[in-house]
Amino acid sequence: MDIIRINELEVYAYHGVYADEREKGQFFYVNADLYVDTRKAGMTDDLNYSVNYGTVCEFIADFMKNNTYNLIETAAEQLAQALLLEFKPVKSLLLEVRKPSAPIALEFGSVSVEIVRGWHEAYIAFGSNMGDREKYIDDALAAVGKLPQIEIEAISDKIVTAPYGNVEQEDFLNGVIKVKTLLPAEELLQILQQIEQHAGRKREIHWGPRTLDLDILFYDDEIIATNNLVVPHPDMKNREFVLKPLMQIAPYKVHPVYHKTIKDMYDELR
Ligand code: A4P
Ligand code: MG
Repeated sequence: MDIIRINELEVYAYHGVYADEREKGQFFYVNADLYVDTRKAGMTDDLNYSVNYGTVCEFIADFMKNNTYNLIETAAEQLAQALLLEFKPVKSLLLEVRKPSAPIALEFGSVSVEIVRGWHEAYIAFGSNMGDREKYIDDALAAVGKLPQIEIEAISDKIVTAPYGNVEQEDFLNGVIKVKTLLPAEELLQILQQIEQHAGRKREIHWGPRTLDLDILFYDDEIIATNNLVVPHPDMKNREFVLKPLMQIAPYKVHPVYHKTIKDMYDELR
């Protein structure tokens, strides 16, 4: 991806662990690599297809001046999020916050924090088979859509499906959404679990009835296997209630482990 680079932007601001730093302030320097597709702007000579670096510099300077944090880690984290929310053509960024006058009683050049943050793509399956299934799902999607760090880009139809697995229970209403998100996968899972809790979800029977189930199917093309989180969802190839709605919104997405399209997986299952 192309880069718009801001180099050594000087800002007088008030971040620091010591009260003295937060009162008197000091100079900070910000470096930013903004990952933006500049092809169209380059071909048309039209700023509307790019990001105005002057506006970005003003934004960074205002943000650094108008907020006060103990840590440059926090300043960088919050600034990165604010930039990604404000300037939508920026897909990801590398951000460095440098503090050459940090209170260290030794000779040194400067200390800095450098982070990489950006938008990720995720697919999430939803399901419900208790109570007002449609309302549980609609409320959940509204809650997801309300979060600034998550944008819903596509929603499949909600389909009625027979229960899968060995538990005798009511039919499900199932579907999938595609989102873009600033959240790491683990934090996305936590948010989804909070939304499940809010829907009165109780974890009683494994694979049993539930007011709301939200599972992460894909997170970019990452392969994740921790105690809490397995992505891509390990059982999706056997689940028509996942593959059928995925067929609607992402038939040619390639599964990063099986290297097959959703369409091929769906055809094989049937
Ligand atoms: N976890 C690991 N990986 C993930 C992931 N990719 N996304 C962990 C979400 N969670 C993930 O889930 C248990 C733990 O899985 C979580 O704490 C999380 O850390 P859970 O929802 O609390 O418990 P569960 O119900 O026992 O398991 P799970 O996996 O959600 O159930 P399933 O496999 O989704 O099966 N039939 C139809 N027709 N439609 C359905 O929606 N759903 C189930 C539930 C059974 N039959 C169904 C349907
Ligand atoms: Mg689940």
